[in-house]
Amino acid sequence: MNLRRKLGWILIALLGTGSFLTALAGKPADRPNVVLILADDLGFSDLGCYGGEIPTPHLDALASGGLRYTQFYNTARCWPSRAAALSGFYAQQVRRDAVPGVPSGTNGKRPSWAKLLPEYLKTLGYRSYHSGKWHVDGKPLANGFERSYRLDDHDRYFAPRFHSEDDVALEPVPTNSNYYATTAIADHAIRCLKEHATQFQDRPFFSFVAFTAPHFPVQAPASDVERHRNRYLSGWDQLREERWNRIQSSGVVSGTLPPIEREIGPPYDFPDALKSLGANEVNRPLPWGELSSSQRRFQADKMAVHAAMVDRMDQEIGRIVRQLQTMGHFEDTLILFLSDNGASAEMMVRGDGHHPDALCGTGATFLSIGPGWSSLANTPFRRHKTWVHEGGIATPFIAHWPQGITHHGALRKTPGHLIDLVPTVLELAGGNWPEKDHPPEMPKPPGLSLVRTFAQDTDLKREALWWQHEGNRALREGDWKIVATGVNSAWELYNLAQDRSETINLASKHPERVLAMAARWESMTASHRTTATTRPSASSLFPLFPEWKHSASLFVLTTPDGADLPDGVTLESFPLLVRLGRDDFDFTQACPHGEDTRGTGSSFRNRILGHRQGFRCHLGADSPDPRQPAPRTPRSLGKSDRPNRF
Ligand SMILES: [Ca+2]
Repeated sequence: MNLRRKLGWILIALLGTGSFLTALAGKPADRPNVVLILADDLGFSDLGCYGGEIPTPHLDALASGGLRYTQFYNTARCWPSRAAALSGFYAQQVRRDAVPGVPSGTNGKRPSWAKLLPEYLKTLGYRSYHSGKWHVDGKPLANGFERSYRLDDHDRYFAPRFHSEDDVALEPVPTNSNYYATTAIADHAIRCLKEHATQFQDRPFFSFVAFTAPHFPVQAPASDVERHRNRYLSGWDQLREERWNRIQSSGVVSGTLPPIEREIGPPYDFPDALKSLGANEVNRPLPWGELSSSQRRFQADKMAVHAAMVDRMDQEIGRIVRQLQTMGHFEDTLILFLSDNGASAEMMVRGDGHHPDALCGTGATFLSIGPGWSSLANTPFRRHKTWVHEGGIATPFIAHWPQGITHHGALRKTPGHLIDLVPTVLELAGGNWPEKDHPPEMPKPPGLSLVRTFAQDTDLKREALWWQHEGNRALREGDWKIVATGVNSAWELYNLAQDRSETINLASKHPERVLAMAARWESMTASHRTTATTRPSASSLFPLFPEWKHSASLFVLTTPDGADLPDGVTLESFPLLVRLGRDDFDFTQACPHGEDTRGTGSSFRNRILGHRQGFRCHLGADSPDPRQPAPRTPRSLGKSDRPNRF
């Protein structure tokens, strides 16, 4: 509000609607459909094809018919991972993880240049569908998706209160209905595919299926839980050894299984929550033999629910696969599967609270697997979600595409990261990203296309991978990784080629390497911060105006005297900054002050484009939100008195 008070006037210029990428109609045979499946808080080795004891036959089949990447990474947390996956940038670059000096993190808003993948795909002829968790700023349909089922209630698997379809809120789900989040998400994804098959057969599609499973609370249908109920009575110590044996024999990871870090508990302390969970709960991965029989039963029941959640997700993925087969698009669809962060050691109580007498896994319980089972889920790695040791950031990554991937069942040891997904998909979709006339504030995308790795393990000549989350830091250069917990701790150094599970700290042996890598981490951090805090300057946009060729919605702001924006002002500061191209937006709400601005977005845009002049309207301290009804008292509006700027 302060910024608006200072500025007073806003001049809006709307640019042409030509495509940002070369528009391609139809679906050439070599452009695959893409189904991106994201699990939530799934551990590195939870899937059977990564060594887990949880039966996941459908994902295992995708792995045996495609590729398993063994060194793929996320960002250690839900929302930064989604920003990285869909924007192609590190979350800090697009203000979706904490950056000092700018609103950022889970409530941060992306800069206007940080579009999401569906917006690019739309110009390439794709239709995009979103099903499940969102956790990105903005709304799905405003970011290029044609359909969306958005589940915002992450605390209730059976009766969510907050969810929406196509950006319109749905009624809360009543208790004791047959709703289960994982199934509902798959149902929606399948509905979208069916609609696509009947109405848009000549178009390629992108389906983003974001399951909320197996994020806490562990809740699953009783019939699913029952299949796993006694599987975990042998405890996390023994089951971890068993996973490690399978991981080694499959070649997914080699090296050493580190001992469980018994002193490492949840990353956040909720002592009251722990008390409410009862005497059978523990917040440290204690030796299994030290637990009472009652505690073992309680703990085993929790992990049985976790296994049921993964099992159910796998079965729902099987239904999506069958839909693709029914449509005749299994062969020409690239299916990607991964997790947004490592398994979580968090323990807290939210939602409807925890009722100690209720059956474990029902909607009346709010339980987490805790650090013991999280250590199992992340086998063979150390630490958990939020940390950037391998346990927090390593994810299974399956790529399946019968027409494009012929090395069935192979492993890929090429390191990869969520930031690689956008360049990978855009390369396959026929896009050229970024184009030479991308907005000047947009930095060079940090990710690399993985397409070459579909044929063979390839050195992508990547300089470094970078992590930062809640003070935890890491950098990987080749096989070397520095990592630290919190802002004040010293760097650890590991050679991941020999010691993937980070057991031997080589920092004191190679201090010069640590210094050099730390300097690069600092440099990249500073660069990301600069990117996140750089405000688009009005003057930097002016050269684009005469040609009217830029596709992005673009808004030029001036101060009352027509000068450029002062430092520290961002385009996103203004509620009038709606995106051009959204014909459903009513510009009479954005500029309600004169006849020239009446009409829908489309007609307003056409009028603007017709005489190539901009408008300005006064924004006072109580300026309206453009999505709210227009104010009763118009302020002022007129054609620009600086026509040279258009
Ligand atoms: Ca997550």
